[in-house]
Amino acid sequence: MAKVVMITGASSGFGEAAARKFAQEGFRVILAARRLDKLQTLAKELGKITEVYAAILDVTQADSVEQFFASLPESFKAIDVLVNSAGLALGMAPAHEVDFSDWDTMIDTNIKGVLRVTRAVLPSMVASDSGHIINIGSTAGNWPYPGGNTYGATKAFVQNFSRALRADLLGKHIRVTNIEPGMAETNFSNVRFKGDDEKADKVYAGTKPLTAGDIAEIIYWVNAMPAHVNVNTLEVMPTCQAWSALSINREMD
Ligand code: NDP
Ligand code: 8X3
Repeated sequence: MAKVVMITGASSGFGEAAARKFAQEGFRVILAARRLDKLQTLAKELGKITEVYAAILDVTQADSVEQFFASLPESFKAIDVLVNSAGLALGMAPAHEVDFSDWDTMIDTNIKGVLRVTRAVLPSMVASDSGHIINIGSTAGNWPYPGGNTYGATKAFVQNFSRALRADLLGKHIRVTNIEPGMAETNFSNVRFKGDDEKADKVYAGTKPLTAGDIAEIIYWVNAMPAHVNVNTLEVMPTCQAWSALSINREMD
């Protein structure tokens, strides 16, 4: 029977592109996100080439996660690959001005959401002594920038948690990978700037950013490596992006 990949955040961006890639490669696919209409459109497309199960999942809600896994059809229960792509940034205000509810949402989604879904999937991977958890971190988890505050911190959590999982799972044939993309053009900035599409477009103006398809290739590749190869962390930026010097304020006392 073909392997099963479960993808959170499959309604857009990296998750949607990863679903296409895994389906093309013969995986059966579980699509999860909050917007069922988007999932259904994708399920219809991918259903022509593989078996697809699509259902609503809000990773911030314990009940939703519980209900999602309780309703999984028997033939999709043994998940071979979990891609935790559901996530978001909200705003770029400095820490002293931020709307605390934005921090709450990022923590609930990027940290607790990853924890909830991973915790739900892990026991069956451990029971079958096989599996691969692929988390989507970010360069923001490694390299702080103004306004990145809690978003970056959530992604630093994902990095540390991914490594800790490897430590817990040592001796089992379960791989864990954290992929850390830099600037990629998806719906990410439209969400971050709360529907201000002009502001979102400016993020990518004059650049050649990563695409969702680029990241989908990487997600698939880390899993396609032989089972004894665990890519722990993979950081990737567009060629047009790199570090700059540390900022220095020359007007301070
Ligand atoms: P998109 O906005 O295009 O996709 C985000 C996905 O997350 C959507 O499918 C959305 O689905 C889902 N999602 C958000 N909140 C929830 C929730 N509560 N429950 C379930 N699903 C949810 O952005 P990207 O594809 O770019 O982002 C994917 C991941 O990649 C995120 O974790 C992001 O932080 C990370 N990332 C993005 C980068 C970029 O520059 N684009 C760079 C580095 C990392 P729905 O709204 O239907 O629920
Ligand atoms: C998304 C990349 O630089 O916008 O994680 O934080 S960045």
